[in-house]
Amino acid sequence: MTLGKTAFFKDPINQKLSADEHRELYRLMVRIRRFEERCVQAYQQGKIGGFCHTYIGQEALAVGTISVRGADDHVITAYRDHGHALAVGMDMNSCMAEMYGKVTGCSKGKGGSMHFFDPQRGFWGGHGIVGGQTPLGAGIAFALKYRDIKGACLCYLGDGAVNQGAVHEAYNLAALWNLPVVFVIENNRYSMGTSQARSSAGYPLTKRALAFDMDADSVAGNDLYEVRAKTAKALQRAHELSRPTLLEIHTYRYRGHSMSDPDQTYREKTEIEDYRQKNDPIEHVAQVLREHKLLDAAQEAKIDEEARAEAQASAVFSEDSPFPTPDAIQQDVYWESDHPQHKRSEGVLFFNQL
Ligand SMILES: Cc1ncc(C[n+]2csc(CCOP(=O)(O)OP(=O)(O)O)c2C)c(N)n1
Ligand SMILES: [Mg+2]
Repeated sequence: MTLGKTAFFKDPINQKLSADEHRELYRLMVRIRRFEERCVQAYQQGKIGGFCHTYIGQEALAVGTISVRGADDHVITAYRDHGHALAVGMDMNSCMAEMYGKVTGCSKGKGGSMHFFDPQRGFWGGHGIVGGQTPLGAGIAFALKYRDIKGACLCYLGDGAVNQGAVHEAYNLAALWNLPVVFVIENNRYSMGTSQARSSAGYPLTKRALAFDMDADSVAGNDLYEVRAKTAKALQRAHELSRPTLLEIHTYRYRGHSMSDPDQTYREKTEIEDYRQKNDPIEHVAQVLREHKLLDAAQEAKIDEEARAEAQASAVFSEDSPFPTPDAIQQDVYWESDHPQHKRSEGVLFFNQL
């Protein structure tokens, strides 16, 4: 891809965007990056602990796919979930506070980076088991169909998840039962400690859809407009034909797998710099918008300044928020523990044994 060039700017789904809507999509991508950079800073200061997987480099993917969803379309993803959370409209404070493990976080400070949730916005997490969210995504699609709701599920997975058995089981049932699900492979070329090329046979990954008679498409994930156009098509297929789609979206992860991954052991630093120079998704949109006179230097600077200020304010909010009490640790784990009146059997719950 050449920065600033896209064959999809005039696609109907993009053509109907107003100037403000174009800029808002750009703003969302900048907000995600500034949020992630602030997380990294807080992590390095020891204010955030545990896992932290950043979305830097992949912003056009979450923003592009989620921006074309309809009112009844749901979202479920793996542990690299910050971008999706902000893209569905979650508040930066509730996301940052979750990183800090504070009660004001979206999961009351008990989930952390990997478990952002917002069911009100149709966002079903945030899952740590590689590929574990794919049967759940197919299940959400099943539930929509079962209830006669014309919606779909956008179910994201990493390129490192594609060899998990559960992923194949989910593909199979989705195709067999005509489920309205879009499986979105975020192919950022690397999983944990190794590359996609060294861990998966059969390329491209879209080929695997053939085995299930599932439609598939390959997408340039750093072109916001291409992501929107191709996701809209897949969602239309889900809504109108109740058929699944496999989208392999090519993207790139600028940082290691997590904060504790020294990624220099499996890729060259020059590769990252080279990609950033030639393919950065935020710079790509900025150039497209500048060319169409939809973004000037003052607007660009203001968007950036506001995103930095918002991320900084969310860190201050999080620092000022309290930690959950030790008692809260057993709440929100099992439905039956919190609602004993709904318990239907005498099975033993982990906490009963303590
Ligand atoms: C079932 C299972 N096996 C192993 C792990 C450890 N693990 C966490 S992330 C990861 C790599 C996943 O890579 P990918 O799907 O490409 O996602 P990315 O980190 O690039 O977003 C592994 C092996 C896990 N969480 N779950
Ligand atoms: Mg990956």
